[in-house]
Amino acid sequence: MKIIAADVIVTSPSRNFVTLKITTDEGVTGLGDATLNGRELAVAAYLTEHVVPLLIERDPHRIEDTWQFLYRSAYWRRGPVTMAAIAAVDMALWDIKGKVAGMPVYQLLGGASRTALQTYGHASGRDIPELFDSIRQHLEEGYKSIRVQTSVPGIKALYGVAAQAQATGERYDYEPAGRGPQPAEEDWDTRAYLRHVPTVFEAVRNEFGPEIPLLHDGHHRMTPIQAAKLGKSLEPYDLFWLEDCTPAENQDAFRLVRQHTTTPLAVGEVFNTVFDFQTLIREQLIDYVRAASTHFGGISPLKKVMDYAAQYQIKSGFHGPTDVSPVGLAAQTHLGLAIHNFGIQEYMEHSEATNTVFEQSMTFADGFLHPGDKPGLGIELNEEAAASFPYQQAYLPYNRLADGTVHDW
Ligand code: EZ4
Ligand code: CO
Repeated sequence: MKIIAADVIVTSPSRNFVTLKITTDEGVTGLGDATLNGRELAVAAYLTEHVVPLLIERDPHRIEDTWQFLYRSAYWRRGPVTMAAIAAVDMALWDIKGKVAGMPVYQLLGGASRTALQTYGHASGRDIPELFDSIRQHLEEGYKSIRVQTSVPGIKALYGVAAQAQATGERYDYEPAGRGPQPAEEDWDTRAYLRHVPTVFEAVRNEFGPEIPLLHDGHHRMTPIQAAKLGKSLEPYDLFWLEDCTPAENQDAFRLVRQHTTTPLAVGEVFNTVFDFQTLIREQLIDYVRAASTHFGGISPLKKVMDYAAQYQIKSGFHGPTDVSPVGLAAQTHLGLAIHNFGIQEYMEHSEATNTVFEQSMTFADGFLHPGDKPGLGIELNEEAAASFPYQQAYLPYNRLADGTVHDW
């Protein structure tokens, strides 16, 4: 079997997605997700200009060899653009292998280690009553674990609070990149945030009791000592995890956080390769691997990092916002079903428009996700629907402090 074509499809049903479709001489096709939120066209160009020509005539069954070839032959390693492009190829080849074998991809990865994947949903609110309503709604829909984000008095606009969406009757901010020629500017005040967050978790525990696993995303906005302080102040509320409490370009930062708190830590949604996790895993500085198959080079390297993490009792918590397309989500759902050290899967339902473009065998019921049993990844791209949602320029927001300094958002 040979690859005879590879097409890059850019579509924008509620938000932008970049999809690679590989076609073989036997008519089998495979899909891969190459979406890099806010920088989509860079990956589309990397694929079209530099990767697609290299794929033609190759044997689609040689997944590992193709991955190593694309990673090593480029010479210039790593980075989100390169790794999202390689991820799309890797996923598409797993999709093809599954279709040829007549098996869902999780069977090729070792078979199911569980019946389905426990997920967590995103509850948010501008104030406590709005947050409680959002938590109740998620519980009614079957979610068993809940991420909690709220507005903070003194901060006007805050990432993760679906205020704008809720005001217009939408469930989530589907991007959260805003469409338009400039990123939205938001504000930030760490001291106000650190004072407020424990009071929110206290209120949630008082209202909903001790059992529900609760999660929180710090979105890289704290210094290590501020992160340590937050982890410590949240200990009474028994979090499932505190995510991205501080940036991890410097992995040593987590040593400091870890020394001070028993709140479980999750990190890695912006990581590209196993090297970003090397110290964090070996020194047991984290509890959950947040990488997404799409931004980590695909299913193959994500399986390897999870096998490495297993030695240290570290589990998966793969990144699953709506900017990971249904193809990327399916890829990591197959992997999550197969690996022993699965932890939890983030799940933020895609919009109706997105689901029209990406037809899926994946199911979500009673808080659990399953990739379905169709051969391959179980996603079909409706190309006609895709064409009806043309690309729209979009940027993620960013923060400035009161004195005008740019800050992590
Ligand atoms: O801001 O995926 O945990 N989830 C997150 C996400 C990220 C977006 C960036 O594209 O932090 O919502
Ligand atoms: Co996050």
